[in-house]
Amino acid sequence: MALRTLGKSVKKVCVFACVIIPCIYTLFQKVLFWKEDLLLKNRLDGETLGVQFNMNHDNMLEVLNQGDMQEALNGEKNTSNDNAKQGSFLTHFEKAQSNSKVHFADNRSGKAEFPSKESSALKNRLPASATTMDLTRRTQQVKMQLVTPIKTAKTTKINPLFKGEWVIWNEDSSSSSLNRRLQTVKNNYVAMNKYAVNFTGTRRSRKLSSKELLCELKQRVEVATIKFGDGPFTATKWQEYLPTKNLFQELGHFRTCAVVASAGSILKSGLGGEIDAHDAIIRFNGAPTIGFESDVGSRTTIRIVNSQIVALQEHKFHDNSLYEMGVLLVWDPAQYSANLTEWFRHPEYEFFESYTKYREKNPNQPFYIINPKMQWQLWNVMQENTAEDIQRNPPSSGFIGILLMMTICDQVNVYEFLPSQRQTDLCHYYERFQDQACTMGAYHPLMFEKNLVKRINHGSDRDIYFQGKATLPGFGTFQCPNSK
Ligand code: NCC
Repeated sequence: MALRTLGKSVKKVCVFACVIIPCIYTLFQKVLFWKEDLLLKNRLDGETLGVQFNMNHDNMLEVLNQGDMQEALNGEKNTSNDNAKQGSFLTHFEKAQSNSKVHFADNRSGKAEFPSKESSALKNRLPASATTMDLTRRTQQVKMQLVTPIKTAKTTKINPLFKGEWVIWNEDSSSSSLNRRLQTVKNNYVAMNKYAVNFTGTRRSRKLSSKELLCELKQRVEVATIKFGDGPFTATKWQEYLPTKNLFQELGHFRTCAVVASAGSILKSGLGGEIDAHDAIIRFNGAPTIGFESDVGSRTTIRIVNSQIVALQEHKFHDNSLYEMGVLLVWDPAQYSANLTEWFRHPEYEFFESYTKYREKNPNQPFYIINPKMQWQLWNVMQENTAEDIQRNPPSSGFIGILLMMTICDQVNVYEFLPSQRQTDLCHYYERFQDQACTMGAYHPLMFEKNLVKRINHGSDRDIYFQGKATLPGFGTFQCPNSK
């Protein structure tokens, strides 16, 4: 009898152990990873979309691979310890650096791999033979990349009445607040030194005031354009092609100007009317207005394009009427110490021929080539005023445009360069591609550009938070010590 009871009990325990426990475990797994599965699915879908995105990021992929893609995915190595090498500057920034994190209203980092023609997505996709464990592990990695909240120690409370925290761009943001993938890319670009940057400047031993920083920019960065007779531009054909008026005669001077960054977070901003009310408006690359007027406005006074736009067929530079509005400027990166002749022989993108063809077709549209020394002047100021090594790559079109507008306007309102409460990983307002890199920087030292803009902002935190608006003074509106 006792034996039979014992047998029944053992049977019950066995049933419980073999059936009930696995069922509970499976249910638990399902609930736990349901959300992450969705994220993974979205990510892969997003990557497929990303394949369509025209990127020079074959390049970036290479950069990511250089530092070992696996490392970035596995997150095994903390790549952010390069701050430790920064010498005395760090002591002033130490606290800010260690605390500095960027926190946004919505910090999910969307679909996150660099697309390329062969698609990084494929590389990161699990093989068909992947086991549930693989999937779980990958899901956890994705979760780490996508949903790890970045908290900030240094926040700016904008409205004390608001119950939550309204947080805006931290001007001391460092690469330690980037996800591992972007840290790896950034560190690899530093190591790669594609443009042979031979930085001989010294890092500031203290954090400059807003006014001091403004004076650095005003006195050391010259937005110059190529003129007939400069360096190799002496052949008579260049007399025809290069605009006869200098840029500043052509543009004149403006009271208020708007810089419209192409970030996805400008969607649903309703800023179109406010942007259009400025005397001059600058846009970048292929950023359209048609269909987006209520958010980005409809007027374009100036458009800065990078040399890919002019050189690569896929951008349809000669056929898209978008480029026919306003004054055009193109920039192309030179090697850090190259002179104009060396650059002319080896531009990053062979855009000169396309430039001359465009000029023949549109002789009445002013179209300037930016002297590439400007980008490295700007880069030097940025590096000197940043506690860590920044990407040894030129600044973004957006930052170049900001400098141009500060040169010709009394007041410059910059929209959605510093992310607003609408911050999203949507790269552009006119495309569906998502990648945090577009806002935080991968190839361009975008994070450090944003730090600088935040530091010279004269507008309110409220404007940044609600409108993504920074207000910068034109260079003509203030005097600097030692100015001639
Ligand atoms: O993306 P892009 O810039 O055309 O954007 C113009 C400027 O807006 C700011 N921006 C953009 C997106 C975002 N989420 N946040 C932002 O702050 C930046 O200041 C940016 O410069 C460029 O700088 O030229 C860039 O160009 C693109 C691309 O070449 C063109 O759009 C043409 O397709 C670069 N992307 C790639 O090469 C894939 C981008 O890295 C920089």
